[in-house]
Amino acid sequence: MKCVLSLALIIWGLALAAQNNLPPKSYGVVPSERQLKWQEMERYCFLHFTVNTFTDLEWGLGGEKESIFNPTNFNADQIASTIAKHGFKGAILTCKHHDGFCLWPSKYTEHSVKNSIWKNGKGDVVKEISAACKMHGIKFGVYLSPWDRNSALYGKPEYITYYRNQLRELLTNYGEISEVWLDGANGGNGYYGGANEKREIERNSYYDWKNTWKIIRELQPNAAIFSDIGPDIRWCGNESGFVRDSCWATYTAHGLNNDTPTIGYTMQHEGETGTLNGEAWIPAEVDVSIRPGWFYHPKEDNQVRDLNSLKEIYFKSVGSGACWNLNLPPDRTGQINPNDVKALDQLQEYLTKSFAKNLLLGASVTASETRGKSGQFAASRVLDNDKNSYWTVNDNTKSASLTFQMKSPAEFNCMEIKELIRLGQRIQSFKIEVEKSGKWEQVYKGSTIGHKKLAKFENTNASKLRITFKNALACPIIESVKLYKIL
Ligand code: FUL
Repeated sequence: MKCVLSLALIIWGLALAAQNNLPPKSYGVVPSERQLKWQEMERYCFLHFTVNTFTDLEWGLGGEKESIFNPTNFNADQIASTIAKHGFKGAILTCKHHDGFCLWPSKYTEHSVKNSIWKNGKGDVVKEISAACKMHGIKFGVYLSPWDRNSALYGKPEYITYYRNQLRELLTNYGEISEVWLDGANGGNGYYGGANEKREIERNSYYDWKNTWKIIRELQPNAAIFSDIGPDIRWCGNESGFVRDSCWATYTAHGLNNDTPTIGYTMQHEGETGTLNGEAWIPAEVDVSIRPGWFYHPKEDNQVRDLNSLKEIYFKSVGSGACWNLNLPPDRTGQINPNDVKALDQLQEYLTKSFAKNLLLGASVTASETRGKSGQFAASRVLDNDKNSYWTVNDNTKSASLTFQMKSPAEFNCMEIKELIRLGQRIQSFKIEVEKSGKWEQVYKGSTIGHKKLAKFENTNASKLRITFKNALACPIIESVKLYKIL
C-alpha cells in the first residue's frame, strides 16, 4: 500500500514538473489576432472633418447645403504625413458624421461631396485620405455615424439597409480598413429629408448590430470594431483622455437601469476600468480631441492642448494599457492646422527624448522563481528584445518578484512593464522598490499592467531594483521590463 502511494506521489510530482516545463495555459478570455495587432498601434488619430468645419457647429443639423463643404487647399498628404511623422500609427476619418454628409460620392445619397463645389463635385476625401495613409505606412479606419440627421429614412427600417449599403461602399472601395468606429449618439431633432422633426429609435433593436458586424467581418476580417460594447474595442467612457490606474482589457458591459447593454446605452464609467475577470476581451480606446471641440473652430486656434496635457493623456492611455485616439480636426483649408502641428512636434520630441535610453540594458536580473527552472522562462527573458519571450513561474505561484542589478547607479523615474497579454491579463497588484543603503524602499505601488504600464515615480538614484507581483489571477507572465529617466 505504502509503495503504491509513493509511486502515485512520484507520478504526480513528475506530471507537475512536466507541466511546468510547458508554457502556461491561457487565463480567462484572451485577445484575438485582430485585437493584438490593434493594441500594438498604441496611438493613432481621429480626423473630424465635414460640413461642420465650415459652419462652426459640432453637430450639424442635417439640412446643410452641400456647397458649404469647400476646403480651400485640401491636402491628404499633409494630413497623413503629419500623423505618421509624429509616431501615430493610423487615422480614422469621419466619413459621415451625424449630419449625414458623406465625404465620398456615395451611390445612395445626393448629400455628399459629389454635390459640393469642391473639385467640381469630383472629389473623394475618403479615397485621398486612405491612399495617403497607405503611402505613409499608417492604417486607415472609418467612422460612419449610425445617426443620420439628413436622411428621410432615419428611424424607419429602410434606414438600416441604407446604412449597411454605405458601410459596404466604405469597406469595399478603399483598401484595408483597420478600425470601424461606431458612435453612440442617437436620435433626436434633425432635418430628415425636410421633415424637420424629432425622431427617436428603439435603442436595443433598431440597428440590429449583430448583423451589421457580420458584414464588417465578411468584408474586412482584420478590421477592429469599436463601440461602447465592442466587440473588439470599447469606449473608455469619457472624452477627457484617460482610463483609470486599474484598467482591465476584460469587460462585462452593463446597460443603464439594468437593461441590456447596447451602443449608446451602457454604464459609461465602467469603460474607464474594464472588469476584473470580465466576460470578453474588449480593451479600451481613449478618444480625445487636441482642441476643445471635435471639429475645427477658428475661435479654438489658441486652445490647442499644450505639451503637459498631451503628456498626461499619453501616460493615462498608452501608459495604462489602452490605445490613444487623438483627434486632429483638419481646418478650413483641409489640412492639420499649424498650431496643432506645433503641439505634436513638442509631444514627439518629448517622447523621443524620454524613451531614448533603456537603463536596464546590460543589467542582470534574477527571479524569486522560474517556471520548471527552465531557461526558456528565465528572468533574463524580460530584458531581451523578443516580443514572444517572457519570464514566468510555476502554475500555482501567484506572487513573485524580479530583481535587477545595474552595472552602476543611475537616475530614473519611470518603469515600463508589459504582460504577455496573448495568454490573458493576470496582474492585479505590484510594487517597485529600490535598494538604498542595503534597505528596500518602495517607490511605486500599482494595480493592473496589461499590454503596457508606464509607472512614473520621483527621480531616484540606485543600482538595484525589485518588482513584486502580488496575488496575480494566475501565474504572472512578464514579457518585458524597461527603465527610463523621462523628462
Ligand atoms: C461622439 C459624437 O457625438 C461627437 O460628435 C464625436 O464624433 C465623438 C468622437 O463621438 O459621440
